[in-house]
Order: sequence, then structure tokens, then C-alpha cells
Amino acid sequence: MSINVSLGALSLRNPTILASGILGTTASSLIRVYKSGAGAVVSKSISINPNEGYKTPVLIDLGYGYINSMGLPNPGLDEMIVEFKVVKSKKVKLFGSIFASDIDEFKYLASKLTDYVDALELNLSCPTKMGVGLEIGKIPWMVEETTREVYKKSKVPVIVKLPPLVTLIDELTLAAEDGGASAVTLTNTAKAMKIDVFSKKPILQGVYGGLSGKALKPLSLACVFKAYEVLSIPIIGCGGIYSWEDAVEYILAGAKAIQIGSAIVSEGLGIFKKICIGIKKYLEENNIDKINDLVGLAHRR
Ligand code: RRO
Repeated sequence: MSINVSLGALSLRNPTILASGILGTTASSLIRVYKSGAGAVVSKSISINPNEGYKTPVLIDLGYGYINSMGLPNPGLDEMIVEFKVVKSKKVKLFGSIFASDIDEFKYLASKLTDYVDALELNLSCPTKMGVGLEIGKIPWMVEETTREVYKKSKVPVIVKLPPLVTLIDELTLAAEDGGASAVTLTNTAKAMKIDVFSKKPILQGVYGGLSGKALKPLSLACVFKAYEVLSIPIIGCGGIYSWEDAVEYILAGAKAIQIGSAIVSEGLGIFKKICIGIKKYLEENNIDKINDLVGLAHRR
């Protein structure tokens, strides 16, 4: 049984995608993840200039999820283009994630990267960096305008990654669609924090971090479910996917593909194949021919 999926003009060999933020800054790691079975890989978010990120601790393991405060560490645009050329020479399906603090920077990044990727993923939702970039994803007209400007500069599909703001997600996703997005990724991590009771201070240098993993799943799932009711473009689910059951939940809520990030820490790279096998088996057992027929089924009453 085939589980290839199409996201607008993009076609993937299966619905599992490496989420941005993990194993995404070098050609060798991106190629390794693709070879392990992912249908596509998303790079770490790229900024124009190299960025060292925050001081440690940058990751807190809560037991029921993680809070990260990486602070956008990446080697910058020029170095990432060198890596992307290698990735593309291996026929890997590659999405380049971009992060900027204003629309002009986003446009610049898009115009420079569009020749080296299969799609651009606009990160409008980083919870850990101070500045304008993180506000864009909370304000529908800014989402629409940023998406539109990037769309004009891009020769490849534009995917917009949004924050897990359940109450606003219909407006935000519609804004992305109106701006020309080919798909939305729901969601980035949730703004969160941790306080050290001994020092009586926030643990993370940037105070706030991004909550990912199991604790994020119900929030992101609700975003997918809600957005599916208003959107025409495909949704990529992201947040706390550890098993084929998690993946199927997202598909039933309305996702056409899913991204995996935090789970790689404990489950390893075998997770992509494992989830694909689980989805195939589920389709067979339920007499469903195509994965597409599963998308959004939880909405039928
Ligand atoms: O690098 C980060 O701190 C980070 C980013 Br850019 C993001 O989009 N989401 C996240 O949880 N961390």
C-alpha cells in the first residue's frame, strides 16, 4: 500500500517529515534523516547572519515534554546554502526554514534560498527570540503580508509555521492562505518557562522557552482540528508525535502530513519507518485505500 502524499505541488514519498530544530544544520545530518525514512526534511531556521544562540541550559527535560531555549543557533545564510547544495545533490526532499525580524529580511532570505530547496517554511512562531519576528505569527494581517511578500520572491511552495494559539488559529491560518501559502505547519512550540526555586529565578537565559513533546500534542492537535474546518490548503501536523497512533490522530484531525522532532531524542531515527509501517497497517485493517481518505475523518459526525 502506498502512503505517498501531496501537499499542493509537493509530493512526498510518505507523510513523515523531520521538524525544524533538530539535526537540521548540516548536510550530513539532513541526508542521514532522509535516508532513515523521512518523506522530507526541514532545516533548522536560518537567519541572514550566523547566530550562536543562547548560553546553556538550552533544554529542560520536564519528563512530560521539553522546554528549549536554543535562541536560533545557525551558521547563517551563506553557510547553509553550501550545505543545501550537498543535500540537493542527493535528491533529498528539503524544506528550508527561515526566520527574520522583519518582512524585508524574510524577503531577502526567500530570494536567496528559493533555488536550493523544494519548499520554504516560514517560521513565524519562534517563542524564544526577542524582537518582531516572534510577534508576526500572532497577528493575522502580519501573517498575511509576510506570507505574500515571501510568496512573491519564491519559486517554490511557501509553508507557514504558526504558534499553538488555539483561539486564534483559524484567523492565522486563513491569513497565511490568503497570503499565498501552499500549506501550514501546526504548530511550533508553545511559549513556556521554568523557575528555579533555589535561585528564585527563571532558569532560561531568554526567560521563555518553547514547550515541545508530549505536553504539546493536545494543543497542536486542537489547532489542526480547528484550522481544518476553515482552510482549503493542506495542514502539516507537528507537536508531540511519538507513535503511529499519534500520527493517525493528527491525520484524523485534518493533517495531510506530520512532522517529528522531540521524539527523535528518545526513539531515535527509526521512528520515521516505524510510524509509516503503523499507518499502513492501520489503513489495511480499516479497509482504507489511500491515506487521503483518512484526512479529517474525525470531523464527520
Ligand atoms: O531556536 C529556538 O530557540 C527555537 C526556534 Br527558532 C523555534 O522556532 N522554536 C523553538 O522552540 N525554539
